[in-house]
Amino acid sequence: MSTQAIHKQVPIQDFASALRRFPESAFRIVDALLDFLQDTPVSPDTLAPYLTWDCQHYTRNLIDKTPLYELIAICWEIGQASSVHNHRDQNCWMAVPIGRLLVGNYHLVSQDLARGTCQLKSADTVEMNPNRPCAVDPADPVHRVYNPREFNQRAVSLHVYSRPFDTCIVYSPEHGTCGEIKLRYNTKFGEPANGP
Ligand code: 2CO
Ligand code: FE2
Repeated sequence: MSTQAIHKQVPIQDFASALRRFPESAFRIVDALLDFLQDTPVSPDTLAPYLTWDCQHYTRNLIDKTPLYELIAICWEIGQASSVHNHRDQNCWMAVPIGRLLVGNYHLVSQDLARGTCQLKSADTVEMNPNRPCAVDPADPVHRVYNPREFNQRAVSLHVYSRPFDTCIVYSPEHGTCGEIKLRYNTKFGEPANGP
C-alpha cells in the first residue's frame, strides 16, 4: 500500500487565496511552499480560463500577482521545451495539475554575461506530475522544463515565482553561450495580454 496521502483537489482561486495568506517569510523557505503545493493539488477544470495553446512555443498565463509573488499557468504542447535558463535568483515552485513534465537541472560552472559565454554541466532529471510538485534549488537554479514526445499528452504547470521577474538568462550548453531574454505573458487574468 502506498503511504502517499490523498489530498482533495481545490479550485485555483482557493489555491491563490491561500498563497496570499502566507507571510513574506514563507517565500524564503523552499520547503514551506513545497509542502503547500504537495498538500494542495489544483482541480484541472478550474484552470480553463487560463489555458491557451500555441504550436510554436509554450504559453505563459498570469493568474495572480502581488509584490511578493506571481502565479502563472504554463501550457506545454507535446514536445515543447523551455530553454535552459535561470530565475534571476528568485525562488520557484512548480506543480503539474495536467499531464507530466521533466525538469533537467544543470550546474553552472562559469558565466561571463558581458562576453555571452558560459560553461554548464548537466545534472539530474526529475519528473513532475499531479502527485509530485517540485522546487528549483536556489543553490543550483539553472534548468529546463520539457514535455517529451513520448509522454504523448499536453501538460499544464503552475509556477509560483517569488519575487516576480520579467527577464532571465538563457544558456546554450552545446555552444557555451548565454544571454538575457525578456519574459512575456500570453494572457493576464484570463484575458489576452497586450504588451509585457
Ligand atoms: N521559467 C520559465 C518561464 O517562466 C518556464 S520553465 O520552468 O521554470 O517562462
Ligand atoms: Fe523556469
